[in-house]
Amino acid sequence: MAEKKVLLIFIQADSGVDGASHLDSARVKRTLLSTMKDAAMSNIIRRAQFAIPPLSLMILSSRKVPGVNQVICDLRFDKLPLHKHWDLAGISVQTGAVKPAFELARFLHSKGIRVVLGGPYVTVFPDRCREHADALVIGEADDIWTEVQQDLLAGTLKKEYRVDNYPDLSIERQVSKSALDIKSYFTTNVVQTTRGCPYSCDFCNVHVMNGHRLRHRSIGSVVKEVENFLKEDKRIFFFLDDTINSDETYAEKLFTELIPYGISWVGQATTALGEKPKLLEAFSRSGCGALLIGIESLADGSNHAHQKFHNPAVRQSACIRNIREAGICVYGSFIYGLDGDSLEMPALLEEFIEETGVDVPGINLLRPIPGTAVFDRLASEGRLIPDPYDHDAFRFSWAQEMLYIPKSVPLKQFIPSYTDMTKRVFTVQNALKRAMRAPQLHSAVLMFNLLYVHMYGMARKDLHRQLGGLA
Ligand code: B12
Ligand code: SF4
Repeated sequence: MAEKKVLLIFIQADSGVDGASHLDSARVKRTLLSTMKDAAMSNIIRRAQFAIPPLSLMILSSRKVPGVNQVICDLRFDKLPLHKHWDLAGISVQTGAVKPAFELARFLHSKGIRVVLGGPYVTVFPDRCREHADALVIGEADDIWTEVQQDLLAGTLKKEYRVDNYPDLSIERQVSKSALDIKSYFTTNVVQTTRGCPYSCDFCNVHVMNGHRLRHRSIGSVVKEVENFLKEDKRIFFFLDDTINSDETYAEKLFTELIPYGISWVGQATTALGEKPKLLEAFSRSGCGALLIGIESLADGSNHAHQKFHNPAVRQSACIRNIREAGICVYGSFIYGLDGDSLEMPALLEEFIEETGVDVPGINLLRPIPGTAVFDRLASEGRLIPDPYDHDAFRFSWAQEMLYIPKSVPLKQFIPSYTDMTKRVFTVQNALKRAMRAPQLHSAVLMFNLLYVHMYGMARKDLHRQLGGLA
């Protein structure tokens, strides 16, 4: 039987960390120079920000079936290799990049290549995907992908593959990098130790896609993976867990076991980490350089309005200071515009960032993602600006547009209060100050802050255009 060739595709988002560009850029009048500058910056952002490979496609390509050859094409860095023959294309569909994903599916289908769609959007909205694909995979595809490949070989590809039970992560599954172009990335050491999230923040759909129960890989298997990955790539590790300190006992044991490997790593955690000295010590000694911490709002009322209860306001500041004092840089992720926020929030945010020394602040606008509880609630309250049915309108962008009406601040006041704040927070002078006082990784902190001077500047222009349209 002839070998079957499978192309696994990750889509580039229009904007955001995939390289900020103006929204609706075709309609905006710009000089040649500013267009060239923005294109160059966009390229730098794409490469310098989290230029990591998609773990989803690394996992799929590691499910080896004799007779099937799989290659990953990451459209953030690669061109579609259409000069070669492909029997099947698998596209990972993220919710904010549905339009380009469906367009690509149509195009590949027109070239005679069969298309299977999977990923977060397919899992949450399979009914909207069916007409765009030859086959759908609904849910976490770690195991079922083997069946898809076997069916491809046998010529019996089904229209739909549904994963009814979440895969048991304690079963050993090796992740290989053989389908990747390692040089394209900032690092290829991406590891996930747990899946699922016990919390229910209403703006997030991780608990919708991956469930509320935290599923663990065995510590031995994670340690072995780190050891194997180091053979091919000695660069920094990125632990992709949404909350790497969710299970404190597990995390402490894992990172204590990783100390002898001398790696450096980054990840995502909650503020609660700041109150756990032993866990902080294990993180620090195992090489943790920076953590993204979802602080969201500084007011309990706002966080609680969005079902986020695990981040009490009175403890936030001490927690952030403790994490930084342990030598770990903090990327503080905030959301302005939550229900409960007032026009006083920008001043509080600025004061908090100054007082705690957050190394890289990320001040986001609430993005109602279709499939989240907040999306449904805002739709039922008539507060979504685009038509809720039009999911393309909820594309990924970088604080560049308001997609809903804030609860207690009129939009015409809200937008300037946000843009005035980002103008004060993201300056070259503040970037230099944050880099100098960072506990470590000074040049990375400088780079992120400088990129944000550009990205938030771009976002301000887009938001002001939206504001102009409201007048
Ligand atoms: C690491 C990460 C990134 C990385 C890498 C991108 C990536 N997706 O790999 C970076 C930093 C670049 C990034 C960027 C962004 N991200 Co991000 N990211 C994550 C994070 C933390 C982990 C992703 C991951 O590797 N998960 C583990 C893998 C194994 O799970 P998975 O991707 O879901 O894949 C499984 C299934 O979905 C399925 N599957 C997936 N693809 C395919 C394809 C086929 C063919 C098949 C059959 C099956 C299949 O099988 C896989 C194995 O079980 C997730 C949160 C999360 N827990 O998933 C957010 C998340 C994916 N990101 C999100 C967002 C919003 C963004 C940005 C828009 C941020 C911004 N403002 O710019 C950009 C968009 C970039 C893009 N082009 O999509 C949202 C997406 C919401 C949604 N429903 O789509 C998430 C869910 C976070 C959240 N809390 O809501 N992100
Ligand atoms: S935002 Fe983080 S803590 Fe909240 S539900 Fe999502 S993954 Fe869990």
